[in-house]
Amino acid sequence: MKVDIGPVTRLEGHLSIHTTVENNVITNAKSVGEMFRGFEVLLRGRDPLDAQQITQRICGVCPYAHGIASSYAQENAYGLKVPPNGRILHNLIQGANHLYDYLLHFYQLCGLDFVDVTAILKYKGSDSDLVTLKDWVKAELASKSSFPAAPFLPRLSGRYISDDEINIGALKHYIESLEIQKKANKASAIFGGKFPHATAIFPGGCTQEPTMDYLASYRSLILEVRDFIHKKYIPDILAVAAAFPKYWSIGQSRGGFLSFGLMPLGPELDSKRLFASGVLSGKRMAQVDFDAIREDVKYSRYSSPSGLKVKDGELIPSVHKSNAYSWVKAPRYQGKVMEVGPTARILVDYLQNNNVQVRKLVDKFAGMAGIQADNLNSVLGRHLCRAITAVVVADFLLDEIERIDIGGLYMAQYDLPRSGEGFGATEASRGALLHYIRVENYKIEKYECVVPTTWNCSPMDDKDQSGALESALIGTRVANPEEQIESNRIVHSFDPCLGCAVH
Ligand code: NFE
Repeated sequence: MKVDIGPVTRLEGHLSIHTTVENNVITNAKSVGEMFRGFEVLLRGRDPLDAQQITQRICGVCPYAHGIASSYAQENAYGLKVPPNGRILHNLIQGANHLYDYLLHFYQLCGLDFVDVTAILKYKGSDSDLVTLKDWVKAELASKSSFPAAPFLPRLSGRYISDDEINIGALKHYIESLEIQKKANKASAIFGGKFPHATAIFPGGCTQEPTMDYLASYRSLILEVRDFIHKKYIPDILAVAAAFPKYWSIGQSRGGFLSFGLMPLGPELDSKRLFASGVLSGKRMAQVDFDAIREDVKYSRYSSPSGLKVKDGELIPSVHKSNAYSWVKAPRYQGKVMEVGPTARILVDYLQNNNVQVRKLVDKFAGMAGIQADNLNSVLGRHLCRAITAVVVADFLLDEIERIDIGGLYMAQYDLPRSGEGFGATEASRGALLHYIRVENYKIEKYECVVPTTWNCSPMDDKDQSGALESALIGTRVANPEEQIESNRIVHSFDPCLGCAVH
């Protein structure tokens, strides 16, 4: 039977999953990006220094990653020498955004896949938020609600966590996390100017001076976020893992892993990074070569040539192209399917022994859960790898503040060159993000973005290989083929952002 799940809820943009199910097993899955945007087209002919502003509008969730990738690409194109403070400020802005994003993802975008919201009916306390939630759920279940209790109900049928205390605790954290996310965003905005679209991120550094009082405010906000990560987020992830151990082996993608590395530890873009870059194909780890990335469009709604290199990218929409089923392109590395995101970031770092804290945390949690590194390629693996990233990033940011040279330069001084080209690569929360800029006669001649969800939610490529998410769905056993809570959990574990994917 054929079952379309769409639009998949609790994620950004319009994603549908078209499945074929035989004997309760998914035998085929198509990841369908249902919208077109075209940022790369509208950037052409503009002032290059508009790019880090305009590309942030690709997304309201991960805007800073786009601003940073664009700044890196332009630094590369203009040959800028960034002062150490400038790079640190980039890291402080981007790092706080990662923390916000992981909490948003776990609590608001996927927690309710596991947490039983009806447990709130047994709540006897007086927390006003929880009492309100209890009233909503009660009214919804009695079909007497004057407005739907979304996003809490209705929900898919399936098994949820059975322990009332864990459920009610997680619901409390769901609400608390909103305040904590606000604090993370406030921290970014101290140096970025505002959230979501920072005005101060610039090629060559940041336009906001890092003063002692701003650094102190940033520090106290990150300390609160860090506290929440350790006391609530990690225990809640472990509780989900304990209740659903099968999900250590459900949702495995069948391809390699790609990470561009996150946060340079020095002012140069090729400095060692907090999280290493690399490409893992089978057991082989290699350094990333941007020239090995091609974007196929055989099944994408574009009539531009398929398999173009990033710097040659084209975008000619073709609504009625036969056999095409998505507005998302299909990026491939040396022709291979890649998963990007938290699991890729952690595996690539762990296997290169880059960050001691990553190694310790992976070993610790793997030991507690009784899993191997291979199990990180799974629904729970993605959740755990996000949490590990959050712990490492929060600690790093607190140290990074101390490295600011108060009173020192925080922006490179430069005149825009007439022409130039450059790549900028970073890790957005959802994975490897690449921007490319070519400047001619002081104007943008070409701008290309290869975005995390484009990798993960790509349709099939020219060789008919399914994308990472598609491959993770195929072969999954579903208890109720009409609803497929399992598929929803798999999709949500990738945290797709379709706004970004089609950009
Ligand atoms: Ni719109 Fe994004 C992240 C980027 S995902 S959220 O993280 O880049 O493709």
